[in-house]
Amino acid sequence: MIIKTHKDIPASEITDPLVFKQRRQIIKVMMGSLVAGVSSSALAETKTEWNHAPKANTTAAPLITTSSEIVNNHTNYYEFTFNKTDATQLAQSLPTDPWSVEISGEVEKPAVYHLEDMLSQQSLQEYIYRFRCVEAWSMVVPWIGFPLANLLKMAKPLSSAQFVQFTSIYDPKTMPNQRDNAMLEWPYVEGLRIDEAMHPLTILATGMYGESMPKQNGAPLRLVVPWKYGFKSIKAIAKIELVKRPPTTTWNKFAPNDYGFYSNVNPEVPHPRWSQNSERQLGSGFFTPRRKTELFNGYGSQVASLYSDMDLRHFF
Ligand SMILES: Nc1nc2c(c(=O)[nH]1)N[C@H]1C(S)=C(S)[C@@H](COP(=O)(O)O)O[C@H]1N2
Ligand SMILES: [Mo]
Repeated sequence: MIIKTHKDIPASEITDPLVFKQRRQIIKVMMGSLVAGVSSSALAETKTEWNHAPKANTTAAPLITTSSEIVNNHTNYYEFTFNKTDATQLAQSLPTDPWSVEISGEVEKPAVYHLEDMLSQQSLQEYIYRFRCVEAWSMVVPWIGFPLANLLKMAKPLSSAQFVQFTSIYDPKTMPNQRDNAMLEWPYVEGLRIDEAMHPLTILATGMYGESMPKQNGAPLRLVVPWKYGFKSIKAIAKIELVKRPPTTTWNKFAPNDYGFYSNVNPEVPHPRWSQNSERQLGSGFFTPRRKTELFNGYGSQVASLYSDMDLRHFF
């Protein structure tokens, strides 16, 4: 089922409506961050959803973002390549406009949304998050997006919806490893428990550094779950399904002893082949000491309660 919004879109917008709409919204985003940086008393004057924004940016010392030059050219995008530099070029051939996202499964209102229609119902905001790859490098990224919970609520999850399964685009014509490499199963699949998916820190991102999402970083829509290892933050999402059972995810299926379903950042639980105790910060100098990795990537005050009754070594 295609849901269309009934409104006249000027021809000027049709050429690249997604970027156009985002530009307008990003102005709002910038205002939001500015206000938060100055004081909280001005909040009432903005129409952003800043009040509901996660506290991550304001509790700890301000995060110094990694340069966009680095983040946009050091990527993991295995559908295109297994090295970290070539997706910058290879991913440019992925068609991302128009784009639709299916929401289905254990919901009252399944739908296939045109991305623009989905975004027109969200107020975008900037989220400056630490991002920690399971390979023990890290960065700090100013994402632009909205809480995944907002979208899930629109679909009205049934009580049987216990997990959320995300599926990336399958496009073997433009994604070479979907044709040639059978090591991983395609399309890329990830998953969250429903409470993780509904958590206000969990966002769907459509941009970064004040701009639309570069293709190599997962345009036009990707997940960002800042307290989990980077591979959970799936790129180029085509389908979101609410399901009863834990989804079989790409990395967990490939190497279940190396990559657990939860994959919460945890310095105490090493990868079988390396420690997770510390991390190399992208863009830091050669002599800069490694950063000590924090439990839940530093977001423990907000997410630890999700796992209070769990043995994190067992459910890694
Ligand atoms: N579809 C898809 N999503 C993906 C990946 C991928 O290869 N394919 N790589 C993951 C990994 S391992 C990491 S660390 C992050 C990297 O995001 P970045 O390239 O924007 O830094 O994306 C994750 N999402
Ligand atoms: Mo990663």
